[in-house]
Amino acid sequence: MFTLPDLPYDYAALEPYIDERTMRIHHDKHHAAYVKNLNDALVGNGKLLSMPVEELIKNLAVVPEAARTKVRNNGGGHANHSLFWQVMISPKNGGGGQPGGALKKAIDATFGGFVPFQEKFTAAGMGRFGSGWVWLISDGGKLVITDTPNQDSPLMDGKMPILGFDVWEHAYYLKYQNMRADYIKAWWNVINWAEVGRRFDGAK
Ligand code: MN3
Repeated sequence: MFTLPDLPYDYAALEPYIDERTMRIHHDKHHAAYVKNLNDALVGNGKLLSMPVEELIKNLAVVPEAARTKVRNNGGGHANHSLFWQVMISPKNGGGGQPGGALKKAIDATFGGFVPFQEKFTAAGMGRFGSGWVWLISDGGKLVITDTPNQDSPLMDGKMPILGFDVWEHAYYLKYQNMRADYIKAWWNVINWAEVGRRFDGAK
C-alpha cells in the first residue's frame, strides 16, 4: 500500500508565497487522491503495491495493461508531489536565495549563472500549456530543464529530477487565480536549495 507522506513543515510554513488553504487542499485532497487511486488501481497486486513509487513509475511496463494509465497518472502524481513538498521550505528556515556547492557550479557552467537559469526555468513554466510540471534534471551530472504534461515524471524516461515545480492550476489558483507568472515569481522564495543540492550530489 502507498501512503500519503506528511508535509515536512506546517501548512502555513510557505506563507505568504504559498497560502495555507492551498497547501491544505493540495496535500490533503489532491495528493491524497493520487495515493488512493494508485492503491485502487493495484488492488490485490502485492508485488507492485510494495515497490517504492519511484521504482514503480520507472518501470510502467511491469504494470498490467488495464491498470497502466491509472498507475501512470496517479503513481506520477504521488511521486511528483512527494518530491515537491521536499524541495520547498519556509523562508524563515532557509527557503529561497541561491544554491551553493557543486549545484551552484553546475548551474553557472550550464546556464551562465543563476539569473539566466531562473529565466529559462520561468519560461518553461509559462510555456507549459495546461497542467503539468517543470523539472530540473540531473542527467549523469549534466543539468537539463524540461517540462512534462499531466502527472508525467522524468523518471518515466529514466531521468533523475532534482527539482520539480507544479504548474497545475490547483497549485496556485486560490491565491493567484490566472496569474501563473506571479505564482512562479513567488515560488523562488520557498525553494529548499540545500535539499536540491543533496539530490544533485546523490544523482551523480
Ligand atoms: Mn499538484
